[in-house]
Amino acid sequence: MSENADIHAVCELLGKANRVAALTGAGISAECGIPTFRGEDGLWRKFRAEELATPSAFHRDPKLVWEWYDWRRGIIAPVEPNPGHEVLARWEKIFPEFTLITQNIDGLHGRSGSKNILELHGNIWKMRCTEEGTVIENLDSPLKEIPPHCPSCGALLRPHVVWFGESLSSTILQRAFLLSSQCEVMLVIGTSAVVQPAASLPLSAAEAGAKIVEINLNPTPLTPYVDISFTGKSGEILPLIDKNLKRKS
Ligand code: BJW
Repeated sequence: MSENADIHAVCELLGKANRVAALTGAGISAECGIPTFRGEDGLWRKFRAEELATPSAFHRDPKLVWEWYDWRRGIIAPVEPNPGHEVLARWEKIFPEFTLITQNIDGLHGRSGSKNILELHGNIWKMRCTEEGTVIENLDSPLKEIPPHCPSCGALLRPHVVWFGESLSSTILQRAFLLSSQCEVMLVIGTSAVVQPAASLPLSAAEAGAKIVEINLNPTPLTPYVDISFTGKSGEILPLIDKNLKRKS
């Protein structure tokens, strides 16, 4: 199908859907200048993100890991959400049930006005005490202390994010699977769809009968299974869909 026909088709689906879900990944924030994980910009120093985003890396060298997060916070802090984030924030108001599930930790969905966000992998602006488990918000950029310590007990703080080999919050994950299995349309935006369990959410939605729409610069392992696939930037395609969507309230 041509892109115009696909836009028409997705607008038809969204025009009559009451329960819509979106699963986003690093690609939705790429147009803000935030590096993705598995793209060409995804490397820092000579390490792969996967080699820093692990509990053992933190155990080995908390200062190095915190330097990486401080660097990433410094990239994210000054940027503004892009038109893709803004469309998803608007859709929360126009669909009776709209679920935004994100793998991103950058906080940009919240900054663009989305309220009900399931952050599967945590948030880079939060820190957790390695002793007490207390979560605090910290917006400093650059950080005042690397590695930072808990203001209440003095123990090491860690980023409140989910690293490889760690479990996701069961409350958030169960809700994400429930809402995925109940939606009529799921948009899968800017994710390589390789990291589990997030990558299983669209499959769970499809199994329950939802139509799956993918927006990505490149094909992913999910592409052969989706109903409509857009190849391009989410910051351009989402506004195009939004512009053609008849439903406005
Ligand atoms: C654009 C664009 C534009 C660019 N417009 N598109 C089952 C089978 C095999 C392995 C496992 C399994 N279950 C669990 C695992 C292990 C592991 C896993 O999935 N490994 C795979 C890689 C093989 N999963 C876990 O460990 C998870 N924990 C877990 O399941 O616990 C239980 C358990 C443990 C161990 C064994 C079994 C069970 C935890 C996963 C945590 C992921 N954490 C990270 C870091 C978060 C903190 C941080 O940011 O620092 O999350 S890793 C990183 O990957 C980050 C992301 O959220 C996540 C996904 O990346 P994403 O968003 O897809 O980004 P990219 O870069 O991969 O892709 C960007 C895409 O955008 C590309 O496709 C571009 O083309 C596209 N794009 N510009 C549209 N403008």
